[in-house]
Amino acid sequence: MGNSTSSALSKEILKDLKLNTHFTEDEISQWYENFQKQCPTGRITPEEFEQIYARFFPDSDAKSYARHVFRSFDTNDDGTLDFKEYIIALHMTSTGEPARKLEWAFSLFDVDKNGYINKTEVTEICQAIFKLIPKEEQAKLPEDENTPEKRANKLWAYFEKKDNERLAEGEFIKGVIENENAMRLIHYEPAKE
Ligand SMILES: [Ca+2]
Ligand SMILES: [Ca+2]
Repeated sequence: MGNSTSSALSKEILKDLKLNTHFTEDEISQWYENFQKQCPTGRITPEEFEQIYARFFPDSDAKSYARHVFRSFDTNDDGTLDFKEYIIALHMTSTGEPARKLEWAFSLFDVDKNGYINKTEVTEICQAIFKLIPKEEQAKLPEDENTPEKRANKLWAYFEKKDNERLAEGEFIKGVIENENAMRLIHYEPAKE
């Protein structure tokens, strides 16, 4: 039971990750090394994840957004992120493939993971996104986007659904691809310095 075997990435996981992502074996091994250093237990807790987000958003409250992102990455619902979930998440959110990013965005908005998005869920995520926006930026938002509810109403309108209807994944992705504004409203990007 040497430590060297427990810290090495298992062949099966490596094979699986190569199949499921476009990352090379070298890249995956390198990330695994970093992951091990930052996270010796091999699992990221929601609290650790919130701290990572807090570092990226020092001027705002990233807690609820981080919680939603965590939920969308925790595909096996065990309350922690393991290396595989972490890498697949990194792949989805960082590769240039718009379709994969939108699949991920769908899972972010599908708060109860039932395969559909309703307006309540859109409002919940818009509230989390809103808290990411620093106060001074919030003050400069257009009139029809300057509260979480307005943002949610504006976004929901692009999908042409009634308030009590729901969106399947394909409808969500189509609506976002076809409307530049919807694409912008589903996330928050901090202004570049
Ligand atoms: Ca998990
Ligand atoms: Ca749902």
